[in-house]
Amino acid sequence: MDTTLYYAPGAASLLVHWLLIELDVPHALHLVDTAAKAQKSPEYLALNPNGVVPTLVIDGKPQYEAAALAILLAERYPDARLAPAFDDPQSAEYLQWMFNLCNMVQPLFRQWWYPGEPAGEANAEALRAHCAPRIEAEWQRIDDHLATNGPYLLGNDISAADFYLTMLMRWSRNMPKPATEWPQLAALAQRMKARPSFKSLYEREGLTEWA
Ligand SMILES: N[C@@H](CCC(=O)N[C@@H](CS)C(=O)NCC(=O)O)C(=O)O
Repeated sequence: MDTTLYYAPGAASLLVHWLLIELDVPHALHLVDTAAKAQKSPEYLALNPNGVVPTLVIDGKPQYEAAALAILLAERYPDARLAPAFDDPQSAEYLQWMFNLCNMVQPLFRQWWYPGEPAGEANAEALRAHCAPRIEAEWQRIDDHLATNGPYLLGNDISAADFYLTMLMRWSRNMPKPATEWPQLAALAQRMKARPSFKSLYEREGLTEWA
């Protein structure tokens, strides 16, 4: 499969990049200069009309949405066992977590980083003040789950959902109360960061924070 990832360091593309490395999928990288708004250029919008990263071009066909791409990659490389098979009883729980992170947690970060979008620039500070406790409530909920059902989201088996959760945790690193202040989340973050693929990811994206 001929694969190119359009990415920006540390952005939602990180999940896809990390999985490409973890799964040992040959791929090319295309840096999208988000500071220069390259994601809004006509060339990029032709690949991803949402004007955001990531986009993964697979055999000439552009695909987007980080969570969908994570599900796709985990499915296409079943030997790595990052997703339960469709007839595995854990499959329902896996999909639930992927969609839960995608619908309940990731959108709060969009609000945190782009408060003007839902509330208008004049209300950005008020929105952020309201948003932080909502993100913290999500960490509490997931930490409670891990305390009784961990150490990974699906129990003893790591899955793509843990990679996704780790990216979201990373995004909270400079917030008033980062995810790693919750003990189970901190332990999961440590375990995920110890993977060799995480080190490669950091080298390739030139990341240093939250190493
Ligand atoms: N739902 C999309 C959201 C992606 C997203 O919000 N990407 C951000 C970076 S984390 C982005 O490209 N921001 C630039 C912009 O919105 O112009 C996904 O998960 O792929």
